[in-house]
Amino acid sequence: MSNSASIESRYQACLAKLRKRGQEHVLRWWDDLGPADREHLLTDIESIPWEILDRLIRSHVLIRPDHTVPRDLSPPTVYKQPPTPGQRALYDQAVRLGRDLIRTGKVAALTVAGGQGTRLGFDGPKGALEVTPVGGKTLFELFAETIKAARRCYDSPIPWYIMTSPANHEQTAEYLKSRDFFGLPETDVILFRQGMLPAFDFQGRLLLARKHRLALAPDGHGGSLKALVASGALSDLCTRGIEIITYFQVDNPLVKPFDPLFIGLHAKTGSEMSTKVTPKADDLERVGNVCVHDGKVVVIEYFDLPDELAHARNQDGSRKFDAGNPAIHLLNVDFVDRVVARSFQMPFRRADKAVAYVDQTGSLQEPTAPNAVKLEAFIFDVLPLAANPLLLEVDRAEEFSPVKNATGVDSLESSKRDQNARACRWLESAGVTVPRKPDGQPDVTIAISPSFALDAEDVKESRHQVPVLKPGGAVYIE
Ligand code: UD2
Repeated sequence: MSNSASIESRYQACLAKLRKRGQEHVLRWWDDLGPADREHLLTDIESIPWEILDRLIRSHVLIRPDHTVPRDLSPPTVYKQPPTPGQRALYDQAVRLGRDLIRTGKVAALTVAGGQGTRLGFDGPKGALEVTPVGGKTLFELFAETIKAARRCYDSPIPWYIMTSPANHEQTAEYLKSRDFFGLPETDVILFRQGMLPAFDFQGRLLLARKHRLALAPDGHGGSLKALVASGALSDLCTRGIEIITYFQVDNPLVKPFDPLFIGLHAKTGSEMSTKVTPKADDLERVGNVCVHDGKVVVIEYFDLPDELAHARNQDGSRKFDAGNPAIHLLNVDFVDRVVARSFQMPFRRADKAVAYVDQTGSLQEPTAPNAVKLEAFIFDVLPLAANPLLLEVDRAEEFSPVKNATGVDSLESSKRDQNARACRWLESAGVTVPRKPDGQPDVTIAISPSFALDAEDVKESRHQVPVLKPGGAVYIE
């Protein structure tokens, strides 16, 4: 078949599918398009998973989904730290097991970095954002250094999987290449793309981002499971003998992906998917709430948690629903395989967003209020399918300070402050004198490279290498 004949037959096939659904308006500018643009448009249209979307348009776009949050939620059982005297032996064994699993090459890291990062307003993949309070290290650089340090410490070839989206894949790949994968072997840094789904107007009609492009958006971090399989990354994990994936978001510079206690408890208790939880900063903090419903662990987003539950108190006055989700999970490779092989359809959530689109006259409209529906799946929606899900409470000051917003809460500024505070605590616990202001705040700006220390214990071993910290100074310790 000649190229033009094949384009014509693809066009006809697309037109037939679109007509059946009253969506042929996206071919309105076809006659004006050159060959390359036609190719783009057909590729976009051919990527639409109608087998899922025909149903979702009816259930999630034309109407608001019936997403009633159950009222009969209860707080989950959480492993706390430090352990109770009765748990001490279990925790000690878990730490040893966790270390063994990392040492014997059973653990791989997965960073989900396919999001659009719209709230931050950073032009580029979020992983390329400089986040450290001093030293100008980027998120990807910190994670790479963490993985390098763990590879050295455990003498294990820990691979790093990074989920991108078609929208930021090339930029991410170029960025990592330009930085020479931060010294990791290129073959151990595996990028894979998540899927995209079209955005719809409130009448369920596809939107054009340009005359030759559909408005598409990443299908949510829940898309990572399908993408792991579709991209071949899951086969690669199996070939490498990996059993456990340590999963974290690109936005959290404090994350400790190689936590022997967490990994060991996960394995020892036969959990298929585990989650760290942090006590919430306040009743209405914008994090998911880990709860139990009908005997299953579920995550209820902050905007879905009924007010009376968000404010509910235990008899001792403490917060009843206090298990915030910092989005740090462990997933067994077998579990991912089983979920995807059984064609489990992740539930989709509707998000109303302002999406730029080309109108009937061909002009680009850039609304500031929501005009469109995006559909996303969330990774934590597979928790109810996991056997023995384990929850480990961690100290947020040690492990969670995401960069999500340009200013205020969960911003670059707040995260830098928290990174600095943690570095100062680690140094002081190792006996280093940290200059402090009269109000107790650090009078010094410090970042500790993961290559220097992965935790406070490591600092103790290397404290003699720490320079004298002068009031008002700024030091990157590596
Ligand atoms: C997420 C959790 C929230 C809480 C918080 C902790 C959801 C819906 N909510 O809130 O419960 O745990 O994080 O920080 O997850 N991503 C992709 N592909 C996508 C969408 C997102 O890879 O299609 C990545 C994104 O790059 C980021 C992470 O997922 O690393 C979180 O995305 P987000 O910032 O949209 O999630 P957020 O802040 O609403």
